[in-house]
Amino acid sequence: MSVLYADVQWQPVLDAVQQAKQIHIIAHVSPDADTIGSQLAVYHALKAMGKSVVMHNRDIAPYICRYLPAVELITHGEIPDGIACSDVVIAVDAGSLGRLGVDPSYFEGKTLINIDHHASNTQYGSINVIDARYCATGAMIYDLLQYLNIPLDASSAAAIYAAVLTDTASFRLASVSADVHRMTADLIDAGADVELAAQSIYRSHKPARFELLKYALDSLDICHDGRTAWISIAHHLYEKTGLCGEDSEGFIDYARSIEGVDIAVFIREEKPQEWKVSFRAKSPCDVGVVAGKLGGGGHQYAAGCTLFGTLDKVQKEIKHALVDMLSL
Ligand SMILES: [Mn+2]
Repeated sequence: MSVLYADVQWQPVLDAVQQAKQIHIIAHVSPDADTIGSQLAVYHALKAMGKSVVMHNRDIAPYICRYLPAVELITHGEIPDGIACSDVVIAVDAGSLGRLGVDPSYFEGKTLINIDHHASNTQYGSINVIDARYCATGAMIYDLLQYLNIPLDASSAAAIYAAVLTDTASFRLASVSADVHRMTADLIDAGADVELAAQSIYRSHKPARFELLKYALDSLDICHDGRTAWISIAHHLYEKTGLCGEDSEGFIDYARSIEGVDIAVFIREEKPQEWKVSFRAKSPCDVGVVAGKLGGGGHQYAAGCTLFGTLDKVQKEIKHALVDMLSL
């Protein structure tokens, strides 16, 4: 095993962890497999160090993560007193404080460690380890484990594998280097079950997801001389199918997979008049910049924001923000 990046400053994290009485590890709202996988891998590592550790998020973990060891120990909702008494909080994969879905006063008097790979990260922690070279926050935890001298066990390997597999769109993004594959080989050697991961993440969808997908594909609109592809789902369609946002995870890939499309946009109405917008880009477009203009954030190839109003108004706002990027 070797680290992906040897120049990352992990020592402040180690110092804070060693002094901690109880550590609360927290994932971002609407959690994905990178944030949950990172949370679990940190949990297993700190447990191995003999630390007192708890995991609590605002939202429930997605169903694709249900197979990961210790996922059942993650609680969600209002933060109970037994967790609020933690003196150190570790946030994983959250680009801003708001992404944690917790009142900022919660962090007063606590050491907040912010570990993330989003270039747009706002450095909200008392300790910040932010590095956009990593393909996933889970890959950062792979390096952290080595810094802490904690051997990879099957549980942490499975968690990191889920994080990397999903955040690289199944090893299809430009962020996937030969070193990422070498790391993945280590994860498999340590016991990450590739077949179980594929079964849980890609082959466990509810039939209703495909009802929703029909509506999504029906909305497909190709604009800007074929350079942008748009998919939208209104709130009432989630209600009609009995599904929620996580059930439409991956729909944007249909828009991205179209020949000639540089930017894919997926707009879903989470609550009436509240739209979660996701972007995917091909080089040289940078949707992190576009999302930033709209009050969101992300990476060059994947980013998002939240907009309010009618679908028509939201689409116009996005088109306005996209103009400069499409002149590239
Ligand atoms: Mn991530």
